[in-house]
Amino acid sequence: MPLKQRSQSMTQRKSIPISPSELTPREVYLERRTILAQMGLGLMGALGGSVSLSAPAQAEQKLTGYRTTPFGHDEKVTSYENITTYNNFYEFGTDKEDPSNNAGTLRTRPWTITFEGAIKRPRQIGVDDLLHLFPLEERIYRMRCVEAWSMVIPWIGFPLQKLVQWAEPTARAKYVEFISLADPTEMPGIRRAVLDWPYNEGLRMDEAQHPLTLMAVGLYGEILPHQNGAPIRLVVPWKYGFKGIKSIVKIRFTEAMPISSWMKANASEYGFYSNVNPSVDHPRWSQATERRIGGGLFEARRKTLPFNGYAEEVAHLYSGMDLKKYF
Ligand SMILES: Nc1nc2c(c(=O)[nH]1)N[C@H]1C(S)=C(S)[C@@H](COP(=O)(O)O)O[C@H]1N2
Ligand SMILES: [Mo]
Repeated sequence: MPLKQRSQSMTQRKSIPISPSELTPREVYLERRTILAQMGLGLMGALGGSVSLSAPAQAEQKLTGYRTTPFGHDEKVTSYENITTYNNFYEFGTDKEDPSNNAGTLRTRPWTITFEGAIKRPRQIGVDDLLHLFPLEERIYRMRCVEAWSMVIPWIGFPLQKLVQWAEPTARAKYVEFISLADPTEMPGIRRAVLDWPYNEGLRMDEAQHPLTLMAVGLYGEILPHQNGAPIRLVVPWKYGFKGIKSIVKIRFTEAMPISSWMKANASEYGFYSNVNPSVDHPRWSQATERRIGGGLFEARRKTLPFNGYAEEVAHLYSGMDLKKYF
């Protein structure tokens, strides 16, 4: 079982004993803050990514009350250590270890998500209220980064479909656009113009409402670590990882196709669909195979599967489309 695969070092880092089994995530969070404050560490966020505290301090908050699903139990889950220290989250730097080292400064409460565009009425909701609206479930998904590496991650979240229904889009809504936080006081990477901030992404309405599309709030039985996109992020397992936008503050329903940060950065390398497709190479490298993170130096590269192995579930969304043109 995935929870048992956690490395010894992570278990030992659980230095602050709280028993959150009866608590909501919000209460766990508040209790944790109290403990940290009592220890004189409450202002660690303001101290600017004090490295010794950032990662461990976020990584121990159990999520409870979610149900497990049969999804993905056929593959070895990537270690917690790898999932939480090998990250892309450019708002915290472009090296893989930057997010785990720097994301301690992200403040995930209070956290409000704004809904706007082609919906009955614009509205906002706090992330904790969202957690109470929809039952949480665990889904183990294969994830494939456009950089030709992959992981298997036990996400906890709820189908985006439910949130879309809750937001009541009008008939004019053809796409959903997602927008990340872009706060230079919490996100040191924002000071560099590596992307057009805020990070944004988009899905077609039918992609957004596909049952595989998840809004994740946790992984490995815990609240999302900051570096993985706390407090709430998108997970679309048949698309390249960059579609999985982190730390979402705004969701906008649009008639026109949203132009993502990656499309703006390089339209010939990153298209709107970005479905995992071994037969469409990235202009600078092959997408035919992938390296599983944590597999070790001598593990063979894997063949990348169309739609990252989820073709049976999602290929029908694109029937009749030339996927070389709509990459
Ligand atoms: N806001 C934001 N979201 C983001 C990114 C980013 O830089 N900023 N990187 C993307 C990329 S390229 C990948 S592969 C995944 C990585 O998610 P993980 O670190 O949780 O595995 O997040 C995606 N979401
Ligand atoms: Mo990625």
